[in-house]
Amino acid sequence: SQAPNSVVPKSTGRRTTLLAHCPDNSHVGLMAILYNNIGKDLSRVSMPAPLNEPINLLQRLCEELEYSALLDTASRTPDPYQRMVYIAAFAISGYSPAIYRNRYKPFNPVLGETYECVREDMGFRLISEQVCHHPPISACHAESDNFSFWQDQRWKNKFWGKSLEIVPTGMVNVKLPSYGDHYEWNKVVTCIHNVLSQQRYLEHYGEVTITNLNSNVCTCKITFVKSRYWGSETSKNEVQGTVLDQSGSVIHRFGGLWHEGIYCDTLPTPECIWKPNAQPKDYLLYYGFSTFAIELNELSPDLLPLLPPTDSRLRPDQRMLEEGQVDESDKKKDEIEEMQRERRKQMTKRGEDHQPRFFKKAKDASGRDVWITNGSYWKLRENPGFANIEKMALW
Ligand code: PIF
Repeated sequence: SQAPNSVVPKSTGRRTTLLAHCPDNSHVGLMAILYNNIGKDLSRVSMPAPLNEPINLLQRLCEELEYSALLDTASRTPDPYQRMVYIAAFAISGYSPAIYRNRYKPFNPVLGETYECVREDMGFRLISEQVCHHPPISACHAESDNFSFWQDQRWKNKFWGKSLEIVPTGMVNVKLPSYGDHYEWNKVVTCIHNVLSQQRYLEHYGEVTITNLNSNVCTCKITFVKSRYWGSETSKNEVQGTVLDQSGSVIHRFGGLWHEGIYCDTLPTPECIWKPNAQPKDYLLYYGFSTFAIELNELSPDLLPLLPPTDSRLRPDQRMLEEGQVDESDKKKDEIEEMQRERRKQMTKRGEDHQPRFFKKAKDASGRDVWITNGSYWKLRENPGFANIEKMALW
């Protein structure tokens, strides 16, 4: 017998669970780590493996495409204001996994680490690469018949004693070839509340502005509302947004909760424009991952010969953690970090700078430095194939 709300997922032939449960990390002395490093940039502090989930920041960028169907819908929506509503829903949907992800942090990829994700069923393929180590910068690029999606994200941490703010910089970009649109928007702050206790939870707050660089017909403003100290439970995780025309008049209004769904009652038929997929069975035992997240680090036999050795799926400490070998993972993480330090030392000696393989530095329309794809990944994968390329061993 099934619970009334349970959804039997369509079979994709992908794995539906992980091999091992997530470890109990309540003994990890995060307090000592944070207090010993007060005033220090936390991205320069090595964290123990059991604090991690077996997904890294490159894969997290891909996770933002879990609801890429919203971009497909936008690409088929002739009305530009309505189209913007779907783009906004997509921008919000990427924040939803945070509701279940309060106990672990993603792996920090090593410099030059890459990740690819081919989703024929969803119609896109993505690549990402760690292009800078300090500060950590991850770049990605995805393409499909209906859209392209790219961003480069760097993070800053601000530790306030009880909470830790993750402040991202870098813009998200989406192009819809069917209408010649190029949308661009910023990200909001994610705050880890009660960072030192098991009552840890995540909150997003701030304003997102979406503009279309190829048309000034409309813009969109989204507010992730900061919960007040005396706020009731129900005021948590609220988002509100408006689509404005050139004169600043509101054409559409939408809102809801970023973990539950977004409604728009100004559309021709008022509708729920997005709600998250049902979580898989026993998700709390598996890092709070969604089905899509479980699939991110899957290494299928047919994929193995096609991947470059820099792909995150081949990173041993992350795989060990996923398989429940926590102590081994922790030891391996140290070794991998040490190898990276050694490579860095050698490069400095030679007076060289690291050059990312698949992304190049460019200026965006506003003159900001950005990392964009150099277009070589899928070509090299096909010919001569990564097995035939001389490459850099990362671990
Ligand atoms: C190591 O990364 P960690 C450090 O960067 C270390 O300095 C470096 O040595 P080096 C190692 O090579 C690295 O492996 C530290 C830091 C990394 C992020 C962004 O993996 C976090 O050990 C985004 O981690 C978090 O972590 C989003 O930065 C959460 O990965 C929603 O700052 C942090 C994490 C903050 C702790 C949060 C804990 C909450 C559970 O000698 O080369 O410098």
